[in-house]
Amino acid sequence: MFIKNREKLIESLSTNSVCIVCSGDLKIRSNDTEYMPFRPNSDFLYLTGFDEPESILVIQKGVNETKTTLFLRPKDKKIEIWTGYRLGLEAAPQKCSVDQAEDIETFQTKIKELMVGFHHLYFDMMNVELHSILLNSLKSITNSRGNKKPIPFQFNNLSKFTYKQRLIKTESEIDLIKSACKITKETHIKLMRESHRCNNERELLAIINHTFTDLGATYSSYHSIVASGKNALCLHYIENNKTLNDQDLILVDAGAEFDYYSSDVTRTFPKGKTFSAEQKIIYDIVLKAQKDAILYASKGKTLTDIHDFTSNILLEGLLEYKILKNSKEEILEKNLLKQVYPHGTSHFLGMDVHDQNTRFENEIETTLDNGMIFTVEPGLYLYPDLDINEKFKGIGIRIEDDILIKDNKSFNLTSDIPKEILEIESIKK
Ligand SMILES: [Mn+2]
Repeated sequence: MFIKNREKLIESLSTNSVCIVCSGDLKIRSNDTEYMPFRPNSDFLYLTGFDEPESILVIQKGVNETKTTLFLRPKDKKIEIWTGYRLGLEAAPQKCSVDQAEDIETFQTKIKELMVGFHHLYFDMMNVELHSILLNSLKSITNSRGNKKPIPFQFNNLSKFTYKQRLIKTESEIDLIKSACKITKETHIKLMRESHRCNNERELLAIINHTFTDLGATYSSYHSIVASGKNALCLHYIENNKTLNDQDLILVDAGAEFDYYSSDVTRTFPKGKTFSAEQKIIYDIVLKAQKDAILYASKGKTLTDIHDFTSNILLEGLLEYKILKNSKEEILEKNLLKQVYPHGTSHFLGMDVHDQNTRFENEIETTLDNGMIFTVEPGLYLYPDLDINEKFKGIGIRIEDDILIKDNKSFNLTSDIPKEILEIESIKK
């Protein structure tokens, strides 16, 4: 899969260019202990299929040929006894389909030779460390008297090219995301089934972590959110350690990562057996907006279109049940919906949970196309300090599914995770 990805990227690079992609390093959590497990940079994985830290891929695209070099950690028996297996230089060319492998310790010296004679550089310009190594290397080549060949004078942000390519998923990538979604589905159903016997949010978090690992997930795509009652009003609540009350709703935003591909799903369900009347009303408004938005999403629409569409349905629901006290005109004029719906409806999904940073190019928004995957996740958060109908205060609900555009239409990859009130209540019987 990664070979095809790399070939496609190489096609989009200018002739006479050098492209540099880093895996990233282990990050220290405290003293000599690292954050685990290591998660390589998504572009690096996408182009190499290799997941060891301290590795760098260099692609040289000349006029007639392309040469690839992988810098990585060499085999070292003594170190491997402590920190585990390394692929090593000898096995790397075949395993990662590169022309040559070099010791990562030699990168700062060898990158100079690899850049000389080329005109364009492609790398992640936000990687400050790499940026500085490359600039210093170019400076030292310029200062050395011996060099008569050209050196790269044009810098390109690689992410712009990889994001564009990664935005459209291949069939194999879609299959990996479907596998991630399947693990997420089993997990959410288990949570709905078992929440009544849990007393603290952390017990649900334990079920999430256990089930993800048990079913073969690489990890969680992001820090799971288990927010009961009013904690759901904090959009990225990650403390996950409060006592559960029987009448609470529990908002769970948790998605498994499978083979480095993400899923991202939110369900909100009662701790006990049933939703209260007030909870039902808010839930139904959010659910209607979510289901209609999924149908509305199709080729040619933008994520902003989906957000505007969804916001409208939420607003109609809030007005119908007189949850907000202001008139429609006043809400629209003062943008009051933002008070109870402060986040966007959608983001792209792929190797990263927020997969694509270049939603706009030259101020023009990306339109949905076949092979794109994104979330649809409306919510309502009825903060107690707002001037709203008393009996709804403190309720926070979000419902989120992962959507693929296929044959110009939306296709819900997580439709089999229950979200209808009757379905959820019957699981909890
Ligand atoms: Mn999301």
